[in-house]
Amino acid sequence: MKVGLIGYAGSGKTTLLDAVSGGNRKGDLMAVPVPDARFERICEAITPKKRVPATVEIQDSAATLREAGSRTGFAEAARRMDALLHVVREFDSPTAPFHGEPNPSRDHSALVTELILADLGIAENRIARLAKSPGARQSGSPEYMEKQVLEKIQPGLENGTPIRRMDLSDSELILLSGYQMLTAKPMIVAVNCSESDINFPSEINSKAEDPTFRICAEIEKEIAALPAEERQEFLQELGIETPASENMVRTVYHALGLVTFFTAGENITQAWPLRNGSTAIKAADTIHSDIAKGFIRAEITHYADFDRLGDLKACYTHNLMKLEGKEYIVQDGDIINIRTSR
Ligand SMILES: Nc1nc2c(ncn2[C@@H]2O[C@H](COP(=O)(O)OP(=O)(O)OP(=O)(O)O)[C@@H](O)[C@H]2O)c(=O)[nH]1
Ligand SMILES: [Mg+2]
Repeated sequence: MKVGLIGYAGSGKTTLLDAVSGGNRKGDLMAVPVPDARFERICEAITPKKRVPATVEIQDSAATLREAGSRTGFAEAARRMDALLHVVREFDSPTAPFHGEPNPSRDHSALVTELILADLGIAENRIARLAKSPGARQSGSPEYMEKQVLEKIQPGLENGTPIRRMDLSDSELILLSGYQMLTAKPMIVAVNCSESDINFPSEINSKAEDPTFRICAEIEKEIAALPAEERQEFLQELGIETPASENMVRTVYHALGLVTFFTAGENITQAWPLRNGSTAIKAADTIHSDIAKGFIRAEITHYADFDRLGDLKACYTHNLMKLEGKEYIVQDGDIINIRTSR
């Protein structure tokens, strides 16, 4: 599951990636740990040799809009992403390549318009092609259905509505999925403000229809580079409880439709991302395909029970660990031990 950073040139995409990768950025694609207090608590109880948090992959500059230069293909990399994180500049920048005065609403809607136009171009081309195909005239044929859904989204796109806000059925969304439409993907907005404005609300926060965070990427980058002991003090000085980037990464993770289950081993304790609604056999397969092949039962402890008793062994002795089969739907926060014949 990948999240693409998009936005105007100089809006702070790379700075934000630096901030969320804790100063360890090695390239344009980073696996960013998802902050999770439950995972910390489980690790405290187990004291494993190794801890592996859940991560999301964030890709720098999946789409960068520059005033000069061609827009053709500007969003091709973004098509391969599962969600888009739109960085909008609100800080003053003498070096921003254009649009000197910050105006987040203007930049936000300009970029969204570009994404809509890119999707509209695809829809129009495909409709024109299908119009020439005899298959598309046979009621009920796959091409017919495809043309119908494209003709349904076309007027919406022309009116400036992103596909994710259209009323489409699951089967219609499946028909569209092959096109990797940009405005069908979840979008999260990061309004990148200047250091002095960090505690003020932003004009687009209140109006935004997508999850929106006000963040100062430059400061968050500094916070991320500090040793843990100094971090809390620095946050207090700034009057911030938690870094905005932490909430943002969590929101991105949920926007991808992911939940977390835990494996609590003494050697390795790990948080695993899993698509919401997945079964225990899928969770087993996420850990290792061999574990899924030898699946006997899943031992499930709900996080709330662990949290209350503070100890996994106590959950066992209080009969709070349940044995479940392959079809059990994993709940967010489940602590899972797979009994396997392998
Ligand atoms: N004052 C201030 N400056 C920032 C902030 N975020 C980024 N900058 C500065 O803005 C400039 C551009 O930031 P980048 O992170 O390189 O922007 P980008 O979106 O990756 O730019 P491109 O890769 O060219 O598209 C850099 O000089 C940053 O130091 C911020 O929150 N506040
Ligand atoms: Mg950059």
